[in-house]
Amino acid sequence: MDLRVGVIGTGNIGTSHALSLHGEVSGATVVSVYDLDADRADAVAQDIQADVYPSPEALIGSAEVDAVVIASPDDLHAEQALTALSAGKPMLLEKPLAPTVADARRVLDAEVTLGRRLITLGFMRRFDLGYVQLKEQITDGEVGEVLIVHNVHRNASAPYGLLSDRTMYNMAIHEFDISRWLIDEEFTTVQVIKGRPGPQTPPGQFDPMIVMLTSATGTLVDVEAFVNAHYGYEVTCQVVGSLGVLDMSDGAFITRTARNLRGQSIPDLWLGRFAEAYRAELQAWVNATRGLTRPVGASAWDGFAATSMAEAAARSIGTGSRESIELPQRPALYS
Ligand code: ISE
Repeated sequence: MDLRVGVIGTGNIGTSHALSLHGEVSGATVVSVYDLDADRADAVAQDIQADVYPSPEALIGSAEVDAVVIASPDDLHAEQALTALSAGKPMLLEKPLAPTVADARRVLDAEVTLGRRLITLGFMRRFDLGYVQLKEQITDGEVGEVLIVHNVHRNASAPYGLLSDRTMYNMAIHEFDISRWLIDEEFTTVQVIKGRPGPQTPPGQFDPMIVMLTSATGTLVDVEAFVNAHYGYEVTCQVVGSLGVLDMSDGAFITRTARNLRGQSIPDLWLGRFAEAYRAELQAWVNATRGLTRPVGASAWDGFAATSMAEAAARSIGTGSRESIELPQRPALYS
């Protein structure tokens, strides 16, 4: 029997997940949706023949819903995750786990107390072919030991009008997670260098920024976080090893030569660049939730670690100094 899924939040990523579950992913049926904007929820529900629920609590508590996708605004993630944990419902929870480390800790502790992993964090890059190949090639050892990881993350314009400190929790957090995943280590320090604001940067905001991280063994990671890059969306990663270098370009496979011009198209948004990664992430989540595979993707612990890195980075925006990233012992549930 199909997994009956409820989707909370039908903004751009929630709608994309609902349509993908409906049309591209096997083993799941979207039975219900919720959004604060009832018209927006209605529009999606009609497309996929789902019911609209009056509140997230009603949707989570419904006997018709086996599992939930939480794609609401960032500051609602922790509360809705706690509600789903109390109801014993597995969830694909969009990043970040929570808007603060204190809230992230409450969610982590609740899942540990429950003793069952119900949370999968929506760090879709772990399913992107480029990052998967990077990890495979790091593991096969041809470039030796990883010494440096250079990340570039550019948005055409500041998503959701993000303020600079929230950029760390919403945008740069992808690099925090993927760097942990690529090198399989925790990070101990972070410092954010604020650049000269470009003409599109609102007063009082900082953009671009360079984030510098050091891992427990001294691996260096830098992130160019640029949310008003104007020309389009671009994410690249270069891994510098002791014996060689791995370059992951921005995911464009085709170079077109025509009309005296050679080039590649550039997506406007992450939904274009990572469409296949989102689909693969949803399929893997559905399979694991149906008990066909062991849990895959990022856990609540990964979400907690990434939120801790974001909070230390946000602190560094204020102080200008190098800040330490403090993590508790990783609970046995996540080993
Ligand atoms: C957005 O929420 C994402 O997750 C995208 O991957 C990221 O590039 C963007 O900056 C975020 O706002």
